[in-house]
Amino acid sequence: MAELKEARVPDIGDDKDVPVIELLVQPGDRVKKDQGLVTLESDKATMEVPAPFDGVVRELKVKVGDELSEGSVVALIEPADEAGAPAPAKAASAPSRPAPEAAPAEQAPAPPAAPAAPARTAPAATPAPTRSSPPVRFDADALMPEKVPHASPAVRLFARELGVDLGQVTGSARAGRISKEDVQAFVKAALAGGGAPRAAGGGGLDLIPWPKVDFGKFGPVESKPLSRIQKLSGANLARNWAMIPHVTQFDDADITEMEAFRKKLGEEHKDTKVTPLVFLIKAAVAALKKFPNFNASLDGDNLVLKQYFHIGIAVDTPDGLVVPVIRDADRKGLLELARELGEISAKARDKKLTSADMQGGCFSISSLGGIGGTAFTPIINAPEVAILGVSRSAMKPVWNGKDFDARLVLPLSLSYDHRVIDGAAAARFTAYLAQVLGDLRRLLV
Ligand code: CAO
Repeated sequence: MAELKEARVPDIGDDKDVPVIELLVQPGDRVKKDQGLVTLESDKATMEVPAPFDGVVRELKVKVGDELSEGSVVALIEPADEAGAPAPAKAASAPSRPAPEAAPAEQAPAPPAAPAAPARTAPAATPAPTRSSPPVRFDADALMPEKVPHASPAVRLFARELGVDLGQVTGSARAGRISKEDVQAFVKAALAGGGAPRAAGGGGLDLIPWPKVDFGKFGPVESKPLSRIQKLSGANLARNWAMIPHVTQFDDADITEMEAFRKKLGEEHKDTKVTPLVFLIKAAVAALKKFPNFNASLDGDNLVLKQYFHIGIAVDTPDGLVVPVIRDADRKGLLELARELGEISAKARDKKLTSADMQGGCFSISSLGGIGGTAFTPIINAPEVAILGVSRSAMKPVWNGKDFDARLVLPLSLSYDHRVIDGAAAARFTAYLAQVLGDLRRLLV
């Protein structure tokens, strides 16, 4: 057997003593460089420790629940032989299991002490069996601006079951970490004081507890865990829906001429998919320029007006909703926007978005036009103050004063934060959007 080499935890930033929540390989497994060995989960991020080179896992040095820091040894790996072929399973302590893919031919073992820094990207609900990319790391801070309390997943689950908002619990463990005993003490104190613990996510709304129902009593059921993206976006959506006074303004845009131009563009540029969404990004930028309060965020008693135009696009992925941002949309043409939209959608669906890709948005667009529907009420992507929902265009009879004309009509649904935007401003915003989409020459004015 070749000399065994150590796989260690790479640079994981400031995180220390991060618990192992999952073992991704077993002794005897063949692994490829960068394939995840174990998953660590800190209070704000989940990351996989990658195999530093191709080989066969001979020993796992950790178990679920162990707390690791940079440099901790995770596994002993027998490197693949010089020719790059996976090392034979020889008289190993455990039988070798075949790798799902053959190892690449020329991989040399990387020094375990200097692995690549983890790349920040969207979470993977289920780790892929092999990875060709660097370790996956997902930063909850990008989506959850408030400080996330320091607690293990088990303690979080325990708190959730009791309806305890961990933000109100003081941690007594090392570095202020919240333990199960802290949660119990918090509940006891709340009960002794006569008050119920504040419901998690209630934000002080004193909501009644979530109904607990034994669904199995009524028929067969299957329980399926939410993906990490669903959990994170769900927490954000719930907060935004509860905290922001939403109003949705509906309007229609006549896009008959726009559609003719879009088709022409598509024929001239067959390599680029130009969908109505690209025109909506352009029109939204024009409307944001005309109505700057929509390109703003609330900061206490101040309204921060942005002088840049970064547009978030809601993308539907198998693991849930993500909102990557197209930067400086005001400086990009329709074709460039179309290409970028294609790229970020593909990146989102391949789980390759980094948290940087999802930051800095000014205004979001959620398009369900490719699917259907006539209207909906999108939830504002805080700290933005408005979001545009787009439904499917349809041919409709439109009265021209004398006759009905057949026109292609696009439904718009603008949700806005009523603390910042009045109904009249919202109606002007959507009317202007409809004007621009109805006559694209207005983009030049
Ligand atoms: N009316 C009619 N047709 C439309 C349309 C509209 N408003 N918008 C798009 N289409 C057409 C496109 O032209 C395309 O037609 P072809 O296949 O003939 O070219 C088809 O519908 C599919 O478009 P698409 O969805 O692939 O592309 P897009 O640019 O419109 O959208 C993206 C890209 C990433 C936004 C989209 O794929 C997506 O994920 N949408 C879901 C967003 C979501 O879930 N929002 C809800 C969030 S909860 O509030």
